[in-house]
Amino acid sequence: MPDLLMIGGATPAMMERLEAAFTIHRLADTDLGAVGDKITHVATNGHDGVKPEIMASLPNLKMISCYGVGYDAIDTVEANKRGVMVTHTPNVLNAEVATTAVLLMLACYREVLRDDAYVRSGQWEKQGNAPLTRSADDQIVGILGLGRIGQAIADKLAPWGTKILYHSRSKKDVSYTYYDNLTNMARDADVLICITPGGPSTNKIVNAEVIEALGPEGTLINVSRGSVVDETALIDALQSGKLGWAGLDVFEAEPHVPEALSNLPNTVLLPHVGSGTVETRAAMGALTVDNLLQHLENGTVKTPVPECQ
Ligand code: A2R
Repeated sequence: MPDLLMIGGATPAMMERLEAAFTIHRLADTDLGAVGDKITHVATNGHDGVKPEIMASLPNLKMISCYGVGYDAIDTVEANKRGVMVTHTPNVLNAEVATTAVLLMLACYREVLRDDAYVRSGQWEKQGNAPLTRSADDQIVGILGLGRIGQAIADKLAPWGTKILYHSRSKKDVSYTYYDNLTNMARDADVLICITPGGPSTNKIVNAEVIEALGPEGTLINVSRGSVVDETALIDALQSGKLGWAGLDVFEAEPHVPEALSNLPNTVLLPHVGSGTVETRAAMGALTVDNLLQHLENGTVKTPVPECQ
């Protein structure tokens, strides 16, 4: 059986199918100096990716299958140069990540964490009704990255009477208002939702200027990559009142989250669970394995990353 290097975890359903087709080497238990030249396939995820030194120790690598849509932790330029196919799991997680974005937005507007604490601490009984919150209906939402997931977010927000603005590299054939300048969009929006890929072209694209343009009544939602937002500028703006609220599923140095963010009352923080439901992870896992098995069978794949198409 061909040899597969496993970076990070996999579900039992994935393992069952992989073990039937490959000899599995788990990164933590493997001496790549000894077996690196046997490895032809890698299964990894968007967070761990494939570190350059690992890629360099696999001279006969043919394919990398990434469990996740974001693949900024994999050097696709180097992979292409070496003729290594890279796949990811687009589309099957669109609805779930969109749910997470809307969940964070609603949690910020309706102060879900504050009011939950109000009930649990007994304050409701002692002090009476909780302070009022803001309505999430009829807001203006700017989507940074109107791709597959961005569109799913716009669709999920439609019943809330939301007006959608968007910024991406290119204008799309949609009825929403396009902005070629992110700061200008942030100025006109109540909420900015980040859902671009990570990597150099989006690194800290949401900077102090964009955050301040969103303003004291504004809400920033990030379900893309921590690298997309300047976290230091974000903390400063949330502390000083230059930005109203932030709902974050991703952070610059995951799983480390700055204490300053955890200490703020105007944040809702999730541990990178945008696609993290049993159903969606099962679909992502199945596609990750489908790509590997199809590649073994006939050298083709279902969902190559754009650079490998
Ligand atoms: O290339 P365009 O014009 O279609 O815009 C894409 C946009 N985008 C950017 N927007 C502004 N500045 C950039 N430097 C930039 N780079 C890319 O992000 C497109 O509208 C969107 C990405 O859409 P998709 O490729 O369909 O990705 P999908 O499946 O929506 O996932 C987005 C990301 C993943 O890469 C993960 O990092 C995360 O969501 O879970």
